[in-house]
Amino acid sequence: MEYKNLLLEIKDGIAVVKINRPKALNALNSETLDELRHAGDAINANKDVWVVIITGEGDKAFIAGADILEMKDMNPYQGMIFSQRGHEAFAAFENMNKPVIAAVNGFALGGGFEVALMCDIIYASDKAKVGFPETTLGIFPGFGGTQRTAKLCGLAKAKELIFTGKMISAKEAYEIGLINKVVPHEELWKEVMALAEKIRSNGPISMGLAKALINKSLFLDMESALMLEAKDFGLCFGTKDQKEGMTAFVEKRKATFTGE
Ligand code: DAK
Repeated sequence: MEYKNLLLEIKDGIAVVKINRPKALNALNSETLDELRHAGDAINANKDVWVVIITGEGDKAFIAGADILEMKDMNPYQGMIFSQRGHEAFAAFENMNKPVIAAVNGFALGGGFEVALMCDIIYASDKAKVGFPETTLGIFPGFGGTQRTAKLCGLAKAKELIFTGKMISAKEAYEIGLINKVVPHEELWKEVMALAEKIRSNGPISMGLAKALINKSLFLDMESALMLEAKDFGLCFGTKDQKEGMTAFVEKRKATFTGE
C-alpha cells in the first residue's frame, strides 16, 4: 500500500515509521490512523522486522495530537468511528510481538503523547514537550492516556497533567517516569538507533513473549500472571534461538539469532 501520511523504511531488521504531515505538526487525521493500522499489521506480519521505531517528520513535532480541524465538527457517531480507528491503529503496535520504540523529536501532545505511551520504550529530545491539552478542548485523552499515564507515574501526577492540560518538558516527564531517556536533540537519532540495534541483536521470540507478558501483567493477578510466565518460559525451549543463545554462551561466542 502507498502511504500518503507515513514514511516507512525497513532496513537490517529495523522498521522506521515516520508520521509525515509536518505542516500540521504530524497531527493524526482519520487517514493517518488507517495508514498506521495498515503499517502496524504489515510490520507485524513481516518476519524480517525485529524492532520498530515510530517518529515524526520534521524538526518540530513528534505528533501534536489528533487532528483538531477534522474533529471540530464531528457528531457523536463520527467521534465514535474516529475513536475506533484510533484504537485499531494503536492496537496494531501495542499488540505486535516486536519491541516498539518512540523517538520523540518534538511536541508529543494529546493523542500524540498517547502514541508514544503505547510504545514499549520512549527516548526523547531535550527540546521535546509533552502533555495532554485535551481538557482545554472539552475532551479528555481517549486513546488510552487516562490508563497508561496513571500506571506509569501514579494517580496524582496523571490527574494533574490531564486536569491542567499543561505541557511539560521531556526532562520533567523523565523525572516522573513517563519517558525512558532524554538526550540532546542532535543526538536523538544516534541514540535511538543504538538502542534499536542492541535490541535487534537479541532473540526476537523471547522478546515478543516478554512484551506480551509485561503488558498483560498490568491487568492480571499475580498467580495467573506467573502461570502464563511459566508456560511462555517453557515455550522458549522449543525455539532454535534458545539453543543457539545457550550454546553460544557455552562456546564463549556471540549468539546469532534467526527468530526460529
Ligand atoms: N490538529 C490539527 N492541526 C494542528 C494541530 C492539531 N492537533 N496541532 C498543530 N496543528 C497545525 C496548526 O493548525 C498550524 O497549521 P496552519 O495554521 O499553519 O495551517 C500548524 O500545525 C503549526 O501549528 P502552530 O502555528 O500552532 O505552531 P506553534 O509553534 O505556534 O504551536 C503547538 C505549536 C503544538 C503548541 C500548537 O500547534 C498546539 O497547541 N497545537 C494543538 C495541540 C493540541 O491541542 N493537541 C491535542 C489535540 S486533541 C479520541 C481519542 C483521542 C483524541 C481524540 C479523540 N477518541 C477516543 C474519539 C485525542 C485528541 C487530541 O489529541
